Amino acid sequence: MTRIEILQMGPFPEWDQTPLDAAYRMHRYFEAADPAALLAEVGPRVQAIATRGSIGAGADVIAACPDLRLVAVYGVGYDAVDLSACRDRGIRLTNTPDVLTGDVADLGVAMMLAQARGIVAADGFVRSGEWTRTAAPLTRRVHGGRAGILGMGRIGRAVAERLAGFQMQIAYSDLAPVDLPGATFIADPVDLAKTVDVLFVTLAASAATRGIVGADVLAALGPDGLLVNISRASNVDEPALLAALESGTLGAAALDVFDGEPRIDPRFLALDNVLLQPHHASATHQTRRDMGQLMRDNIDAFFAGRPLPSMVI
Ligand code: 8YV
Repeated sequence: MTRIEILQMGPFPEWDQTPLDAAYRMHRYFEAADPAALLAEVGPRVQAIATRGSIGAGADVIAACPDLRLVAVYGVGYDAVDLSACRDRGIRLTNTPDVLTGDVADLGVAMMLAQARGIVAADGFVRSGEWTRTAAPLTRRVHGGRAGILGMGRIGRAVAERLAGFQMQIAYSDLAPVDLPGATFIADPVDLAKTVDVLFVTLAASAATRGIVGADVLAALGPDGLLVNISRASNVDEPALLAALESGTLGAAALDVFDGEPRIDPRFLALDNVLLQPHHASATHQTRRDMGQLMRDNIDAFFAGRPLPSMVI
């Protein structure tokens, strides 16, 4: 029997790869010595693309697959997929929402706590023996503070729920107010940043949100402010962020995402007011299994003619 051919843009854990290989003919674009040659050879036979949120599927890849019918993303964010090409050609797109919400929110809150309380530096303080010579530096109180959430979707809500446990006052910005008792809606991101101590970026990235956290938002957050980004790097103007961290016009940042990741701007490495994380907010064993299962369920459902469990378009 001829197996359906799928172009695979990035690596998947063995527990997903094995069943994918058994059911479909997978072409590993990311491992190809000459990706363009692979695309030219298999593109005409490819019916689906399986990809990771951070890799997506660009216009060139989609154009090279004239019979493409499905793009299945392992991740909630699909900003790296060329949506207009999918729309124009009636290509279905699926992602993996919900299953990762809790983990992403957990890491965001952990990053806030780690940065405000100096947890990473304090570990080094103990290990280096510095503690035997001097007292540990004082850090910043978190509970009872003011938190802003830019993007009140699933992940923003999960962050808000967690922050309520820290008795934080919550304000948020989105396209319109949502039903979230006790939280204040502030439409303008600059006005939001002016009123908070910590600003979480939890926006789904798109062309419209590119650089939404710009120099003005960072200046409004100010020298005592903390920016936590668990969404996409494109939501933040990274050159403006680096300049603000270097000059101290922004107090601190905790970042899980970067322009050009995993090769991040080396200027970050010289800063001691930034906490750096390797885009791993959803990376727990449990959630990655759930994400892989959901991505495979979408692919299987599509080719069996069943409704898609988590369809974007
Ligand atoms: C993953 C993500 O790191 O869900 C997303 O949008 O960015 C993350 O969960 C990514 O999809 C895996 O490559």
